[in-house]
Amino acid sequence: MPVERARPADHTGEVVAAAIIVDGRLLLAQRTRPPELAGQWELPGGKAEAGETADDALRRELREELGVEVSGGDRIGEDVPLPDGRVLRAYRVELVSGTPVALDHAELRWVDGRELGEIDLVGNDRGWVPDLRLHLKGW
Ligand code: 9L3
Ligand code: MG
Repeated sequence: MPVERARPADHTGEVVAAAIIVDGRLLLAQRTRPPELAGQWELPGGKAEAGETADDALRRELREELGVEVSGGDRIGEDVPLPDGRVLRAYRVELVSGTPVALDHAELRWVDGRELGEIDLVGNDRGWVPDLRLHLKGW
């Protein structure tokens, strides 16, 4: 059997998360994996690949996960250090074309400020709630 050479894991870089807000509601997506996060809701996004800017990563991830084109990218909320050494950052993005579809999530939901406080958000995203609410209605 060929011996697979272990490749060092990439413990650096950014995980991007998108705050898509339309008419005072924020788009949340329900995770399917890993098992400990399945069922919890998040701002959609994922790991930037080598050589990608945050903008590139947001555009690619949202195309893959939601089937939409987005633009923009002002930061929202604080950096969240992840246990693997990466940093998670949220960006406010605008929908340019398409209607979000759950291509990689169990379900999508648009929430107002009150619902954002009641939904089971992934732990990493909870610190952003006060910042996000400033842009939402209904709280
Ligand atoms: N993560 C947390 N909150 C988010 C996103 C998009 C991602 N809003 C965490 C979950 C994973 C890691 O970042 O541990 C990588 O995300 P993904 O590639 O599994 O979406
Ligand atoms: Mg993802």
